Amino acid sequence: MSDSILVSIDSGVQTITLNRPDKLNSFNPEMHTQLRSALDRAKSDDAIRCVLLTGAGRGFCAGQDLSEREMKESDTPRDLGATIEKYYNPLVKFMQALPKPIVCAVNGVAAGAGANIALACDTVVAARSASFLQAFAKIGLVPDSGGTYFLPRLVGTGRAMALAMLAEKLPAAEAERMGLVWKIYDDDKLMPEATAMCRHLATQPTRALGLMKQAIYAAGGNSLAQQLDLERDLQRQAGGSPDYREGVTAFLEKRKPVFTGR
Ligand code: LHQ
Repeated sequence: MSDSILVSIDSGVQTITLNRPDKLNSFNPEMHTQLRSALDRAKSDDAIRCVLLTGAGRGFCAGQDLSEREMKESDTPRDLGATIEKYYNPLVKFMQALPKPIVCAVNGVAAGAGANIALACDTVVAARSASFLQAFAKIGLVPDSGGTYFLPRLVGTGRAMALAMLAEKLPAAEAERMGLVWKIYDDDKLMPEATAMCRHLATQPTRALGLMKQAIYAAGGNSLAQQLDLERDLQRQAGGSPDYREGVTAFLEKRKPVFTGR
């Protein structure tokens, strides 16, 4: 098996690099399987307190590998829903449910499912030369991997529709202005800055960060009353954690807290 992804773990940060640069890191089944197993490890390994996702070479990810999808007119159409059911939907659900922060460092073009997997991460930073492309309309498809969910929530219905229908490349600076991206950096600063951010996150109260994900992602489907109840329940959990005790103790002792993530 080739290394379709590269994984390293340092200072509490698991860095996952999509590694099919000749194909702009587009997804084939092997890359899906390897990515999922890295994320499984991120979930189960207490030493990992933040995930950093990026791409090798000049692109972040160009979505599904289309060279595996060539069709003759006589071919029976393949069931794209089956691929989505098997790989993309479980991936996006798993990322959102992972009780640890996932930062995406978009190093180059993020197209099709690649753009939406970036948006499925908790925080997105990007290189100044990066871009986002809802490429689906160009090949007669609809945005998947959560695109039709994330885009309207992040940028509003009108912009989401234009991004999907026009399928124009959105430069990173525009994506930042619209709120798809937290920050952009000069290309050579992207990985040092993203790594520093992740190392910082890996020192934070991981359990509380996981609960924050749960609350913020639930907000879109909840009424205010439901959300207030959820906040109460999650605060009850956070309030029982060793990191809460440490945070308050450190505050009262006028020192920096040392969080263990528990
Ligand atoms: C690629 C790809 C690619 C293979 C670049 N595949 N080789 C889910 C379920 C099931 C099926 C269908 O889809 C989905 C979800 C999806 O993701 S659908 C959307 C799939 N993605 C796209 O439509 C994007 C296709 N790529 C592009 O439009 C361009 O490559 C972009 C705009 C991303 C980059 O353009 P350039 O910077 O001009 O690069 P390039 O086009 O020259 O690509 C570089 C190489 O990467 C090239 O290979 P070559 O051997 O000629 O150097 C491309 O063929 C290859 N590549 N994307 N998705």
